[in-house]
Amino acid sequence: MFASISSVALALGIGHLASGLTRPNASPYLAVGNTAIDLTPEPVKQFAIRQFGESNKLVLLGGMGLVILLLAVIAGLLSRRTATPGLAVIGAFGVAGVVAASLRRDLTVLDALPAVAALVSGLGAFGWLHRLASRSTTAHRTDDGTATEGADRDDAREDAREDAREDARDDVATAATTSATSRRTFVLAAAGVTAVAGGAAVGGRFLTSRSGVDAARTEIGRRIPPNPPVPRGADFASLGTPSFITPNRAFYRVDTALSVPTIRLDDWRLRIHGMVDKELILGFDDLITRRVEQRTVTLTCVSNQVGGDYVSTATFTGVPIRDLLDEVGVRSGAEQVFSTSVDGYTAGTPLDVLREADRGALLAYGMNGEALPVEHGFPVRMVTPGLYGYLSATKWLVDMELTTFDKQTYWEERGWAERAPIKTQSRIDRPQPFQKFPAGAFTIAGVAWAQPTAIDTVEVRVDGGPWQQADLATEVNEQTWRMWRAELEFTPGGHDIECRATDKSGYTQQARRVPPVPDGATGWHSIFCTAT
Ligand SMILES: Nc1nc2c(c(=O)[nH]1)N[C@H]1C(S)=C(S)[C@@H](COP(=O)(O)O)O[C@H]1N2
Ligand SMILES: [Mo]
Repeated sequence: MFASISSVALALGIGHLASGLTRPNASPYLAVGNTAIDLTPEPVKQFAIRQFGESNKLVLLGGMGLVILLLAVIAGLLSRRTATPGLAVIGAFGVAGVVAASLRRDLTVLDALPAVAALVSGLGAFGWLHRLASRSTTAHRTDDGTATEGADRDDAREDAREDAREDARDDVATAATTSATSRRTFVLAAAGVTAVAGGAAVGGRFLTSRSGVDAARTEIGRRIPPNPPVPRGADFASLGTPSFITPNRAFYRVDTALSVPTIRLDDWRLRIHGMVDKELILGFDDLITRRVEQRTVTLTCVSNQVGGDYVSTATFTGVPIRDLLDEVGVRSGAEQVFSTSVDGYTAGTPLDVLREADRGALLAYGMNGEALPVEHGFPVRMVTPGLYGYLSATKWLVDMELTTFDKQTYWEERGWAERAPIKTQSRIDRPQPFQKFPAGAFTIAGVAWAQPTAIDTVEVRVDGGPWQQADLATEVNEQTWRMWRAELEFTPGGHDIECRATDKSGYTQQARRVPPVPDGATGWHSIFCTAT
């Protein structure tokens, strides 16, 4: 039992340490906890929040601790004879950790590494300790065996009675020593494993808090105003469209870096230079003393396929980029802001867009009422409404150089366009492809976007029939998506549903499918479903 408990402790400790080296959210313990939260039905969650208030997370983590301890005890009890059942329990638990870590929406597959490290170290330690433990019990049995053997020998060889007695005594003594030694070895080993577990956990904590990002985010979070209320009727979430505001942890993510950069707030500097009158270097405190704006923006990825979900909406808080450009003084001939992330990623945002009076491009440090999450660019990122993210939304921003378009960016070097305004798009969210639903009246629903122009109408049609206008949700602003719904009649059988949007410039989406490269996909989203 000592073997299984200390092995499980080691697994958790190593997992925590490994996540301290990569990123805190990847700690298997937290990943399992977060997944548990996600899987909890909403009413239960509400109950837990009512019951335990702010400490409901602590209650969850504590409860998990008890469950894990219980599992460790069970693993120990099952493994009296062979290590296999214990290994199976620990293995299953570890695999759950790995799966939880890799399934989290805000984690990449690489973030499962801490859980894998935990699994491997847990299994290894248990196998090893179990072997030591069984060696000490085998030694016990040898005690008795040798004593009997000694007695046999007594009977068999009278002459050598004295010698045999000596032998037997020696054997018993040796066996006793072996037993004591191997038990001591086991206890020392198990204690060692537990100590390493503790050390690893403390080390992981140290690494996490050394970066101080959690504390810094909490501190900054206090300065971020809450989101303005979403107007009534801005989404049809009850019909299966996304909620108007995307919660931060559900917000889509596109990263070229394998692990998320962690920047210490005190180390963060932003340099604005190049074709400017006066170069500027800002620390975080310098930045936030400037005029701040709050903007609700739908971000979209150029690599989004027709019907894809690389599109999300958040309210960002930050300093208008236009203000900073005025401050540094843009020299004539400058065409783009060439931005660089701490991870080396680069993007080029056209200056004419950034300088537009109502565009609302921000150096954002707040997202949906909290500090910018690490995954979304902590401490500061760019957000430019109306342009695809790859050339306008650099995360972990550290450098802005005013240049001409000659300077090539990360994605331009890989064949993507230099300029890429967002293309008018629409998507069907309900029904889902191949969904079956009862024939008769059925409401289909979805989302459309056309930043910065805004959506004017959305039309739908079934089986190539006449286009019918959908009802639109309340418009929040031109830089955000707009949900739509339409109640249609479906005869029994298979049906093709298509949708198309028209934006306020009068442009209507065309049928022809265009792939994402080089400047964004277009075409009508169409799905097949069955009315029964
Ligand atoms: N440093 C950095 N910034 C980046 C990216 C990246 O890979 N690295 N991806 C860009 C792309 S392609 C998009 S669509 C948006 C996505 O922002 P999100 O991950 O916060 O949704 O960030 C942009 N900024
Ligand atoms: Mo993107």
